[in-house]
Amino acid sequence: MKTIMITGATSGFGEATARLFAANGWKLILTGRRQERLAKLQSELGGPEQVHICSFDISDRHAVEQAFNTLPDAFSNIDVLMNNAGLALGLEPADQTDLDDWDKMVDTNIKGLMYCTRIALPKMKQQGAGYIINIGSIAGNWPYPGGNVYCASKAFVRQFSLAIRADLLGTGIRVTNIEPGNAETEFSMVRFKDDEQRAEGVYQQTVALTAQDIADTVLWLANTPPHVNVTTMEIMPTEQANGPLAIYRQQ
Ligand code: NDP
Ligand code: 8X3
Repeated sequence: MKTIMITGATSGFGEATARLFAANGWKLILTGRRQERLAKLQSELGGPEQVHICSFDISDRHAVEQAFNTLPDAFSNIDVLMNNAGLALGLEPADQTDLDDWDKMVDTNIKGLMYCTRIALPKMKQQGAGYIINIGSIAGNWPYPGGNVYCASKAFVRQFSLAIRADLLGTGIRVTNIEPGNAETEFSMVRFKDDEQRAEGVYQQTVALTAQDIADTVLWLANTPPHVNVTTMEIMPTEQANGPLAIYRQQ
């Protein structure tokens, strides 16, 4: 039975992926800060024999190390690591943002993903196989006003994914960066700090991606044969596209 570790499994893409992989007979290691949500998922998806849960803040390097170092034997061989935990905070222009928000995005989207990857790789190398599936974003390719550090953090994820493939050549370990566009999850509630009206506005009068769309993609990737490595997958809703470059007109 194969094992997937999903960071940020308490909602959105991570939760949908956990449910889908459980239904397909995988063992799960689920992480996130909200312990009560993890405990609920564990009991719904098969109990401690099928689902190991660890609650920690991914930006805390020692907590990440502790979580990996205390995996029960039955969960110690990770076949797929889905580096999914992440967030956007705010949409203010760069001269007006809260520096704490910038720190948090860097610490979570960049450092947390780095820590998990670095700690998981030696064991995967020993196994002669493993799969790192990173959740980047179209924001890493298509910057937009107010995206500033969020966009930059996802550009990091893109380049990091490509760069570690170069290091891992010959190890049997695969790396994919999935780059979703607008998807309806708790993402906007987090970005707009519980401003429901603003968050709902993101998904109004348009058909966004769903968390299930991304879960389906992750399962498809995990089932590709070991000699195939999809490096990058950018996935937008049909009702989203990039726009023209902006030109400032003097008043
Ligand atoms: P959600 O807000 O629904 O889920 C985010 C998950 O990340 C939660 O499980 C949350 O768990 C976890 N998380 C956040 N911060 C931390 C932290 N410090 N430590 C541990 N876990 C953390 O959003 P999505 O499912 O949409 O987001 C998942 C990923 O997809 C993110 O990386 C996001 O940037 C990316 N993405 C989202 C898109 C969208 O439009 N929704 C589009 C493109 C990419 P908890 O709060 O319990 O800690
Ligand atoms: C989230 C998608 O376009 O809001 O990564 O930045 S977007």
